[in-house]
Amino acid sequence: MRKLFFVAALMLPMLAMAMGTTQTVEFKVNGNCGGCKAAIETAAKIEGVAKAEWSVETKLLSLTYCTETVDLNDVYQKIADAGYSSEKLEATGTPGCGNTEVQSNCGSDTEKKETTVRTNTGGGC
Ligand SMILES: [Cu+2]
Repeated sequence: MRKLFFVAALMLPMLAMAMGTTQTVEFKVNGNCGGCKAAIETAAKIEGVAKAEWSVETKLLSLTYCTETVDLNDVYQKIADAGYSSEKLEATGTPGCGNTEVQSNCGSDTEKKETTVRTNTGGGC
């Protein structure tokens, strides 16, 4: 009986870790138009991301994802691949919206902003 309790006590935290939680983070991505919005959101929606919403006004991407299946670095990479700089990675190539005019500021303009982690919609995933 005591041994069973010990095993159960050991398993519980492991189970909680394996389940993961739904988390929402907000970070800066340098876009500037409606085309940027579509390209950024599409790039950010990798498997395990429930919601990706970028604002033209604030330049912030709000990302709701599962901590178990999503590595945030993969999201930063996808965004950079799509041609947008974020607080973590510089853009590679031209912006996904197709607007390459320097004055448009699409994709470039790296103003850094701390990631704000807002917990949670609650529950596992
Ligand atoms: Cu654009």
